[in-house]
Amino acid sequence: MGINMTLDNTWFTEQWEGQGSAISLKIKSKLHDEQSPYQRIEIYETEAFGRLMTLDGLVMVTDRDNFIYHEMMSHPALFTHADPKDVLIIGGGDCGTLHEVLKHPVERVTQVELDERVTRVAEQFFPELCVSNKDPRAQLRFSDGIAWVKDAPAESYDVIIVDGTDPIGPAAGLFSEVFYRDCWRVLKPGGIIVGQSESPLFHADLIIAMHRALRAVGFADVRTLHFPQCTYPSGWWSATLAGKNGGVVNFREQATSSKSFRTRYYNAALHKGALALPEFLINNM
Ligand code: SPD
Repeated sequence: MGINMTLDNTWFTEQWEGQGSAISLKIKSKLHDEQSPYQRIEIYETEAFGRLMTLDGLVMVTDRDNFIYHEMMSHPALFTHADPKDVLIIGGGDCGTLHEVLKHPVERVTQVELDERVTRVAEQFFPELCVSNKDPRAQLRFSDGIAWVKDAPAESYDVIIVDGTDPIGPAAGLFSEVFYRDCWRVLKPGGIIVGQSESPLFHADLIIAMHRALRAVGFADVRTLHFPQCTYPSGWWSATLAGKNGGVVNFREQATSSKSFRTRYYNAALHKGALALPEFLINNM
């Protein structure tokens, strides 16, 4: 503890541009490396975090902590909606969010991931995230999520989950007002959207802009939930939730305790606590 050292090439490092910081994970071996039509996909076996998937050098999933992110991307939205039946996931190629959503009594989950290779690599190296891929309620589509929503019929989904990468390259459009306007149109009355919204500490401006854009296209209530995610920038992450018509602070609390499945992170108390914002965000919303 506390020793000054230089990391050698047995460490994976993701540097956080403009933040003077980085995360490093000690690597046992590299298991996979490919350039898909969209991005470089790498898989490592780490010493303490199990397997690690990176896309273009950025951490997406580790065995050890992905449950926090995937549970917080799915259960708050699904317990906030009165009766979710039709769910759309944009991105989510590693299938961790899909697995959590399918724990609910939904009728259909359509997942639209741009890069099929992410899913195929996840099936090989993260099989526990992909155990529900053959669930008859799941429809896996490999195409552009932004175009999918643009072309979808009005009022076709109860919940939209935007489980994309950081707002760089093709994923930048997932944070735009144009995209949110289409999401508003394709949500049924009472519909809910949730999107990963980066780090409250490093990316507060993005979260604030997301609130404004969601409100501008008509979402009645917009809230950000925050939670620890130690392998993402700053170790602190967020998801932003918006309701087409109603508020998104109240949720089916009773259903969370009588649920027929187990969670490792999510519970009703954490859901409420995650909605409490730090002063520096409240004062700028
Ligand atoms: N900085 C990493 C942000 C990645 C968010 N999405 C991860 C996908 C996990 N299903």
